[in-house]
Amino acid sequence: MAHRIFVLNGPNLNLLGTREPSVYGAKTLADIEASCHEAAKRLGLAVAFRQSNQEGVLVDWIQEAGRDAAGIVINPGAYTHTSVALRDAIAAGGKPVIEVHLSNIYAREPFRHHSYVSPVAAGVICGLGATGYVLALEALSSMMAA
Ligand code: CA2
Repeated sequence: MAHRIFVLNGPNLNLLGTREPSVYGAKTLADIEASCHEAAKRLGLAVAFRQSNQEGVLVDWIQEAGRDAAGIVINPGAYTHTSVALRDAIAAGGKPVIEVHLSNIYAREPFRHHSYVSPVAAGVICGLGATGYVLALEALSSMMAA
């Protein structure tokens, strides 16, 4: 059976493609979802792609992934820089997590340089736009094959 991967997106990522294309690119979240499904098909994975603006909903999904998924790709949005709750949920989940950011958070404002998620992630990809999601799925796929 195909490994099930949750691809989770945090606050305001539903606005992609409508504003700030110079920072986040022109692709919409629906475009990124389509790229993830295309990559998943090639890699033999089953992707559940979700977005929420609510921190608690993201926590619930991370817990659900701990029970029902083989791994997580997450772009926690601004909660990256604020959320102990997301970090604790990931640490408790025990499944590999790849943290993705569209922009290079280290080339931006100092408050974006710290991530609560990175220390509990298996890996971090940032600054590569939508390609980062596909690379994260490829990384999880090779981790699962190892
Ligand atoms: O680079 C990323 O992927 C971020 O996770 C995006 C977050 C930001 O808070 C992180 O520091 C880095 C923000 C997502 C907001 O996306 C928007 C898209 C279009 C218009 C406005 C916001």
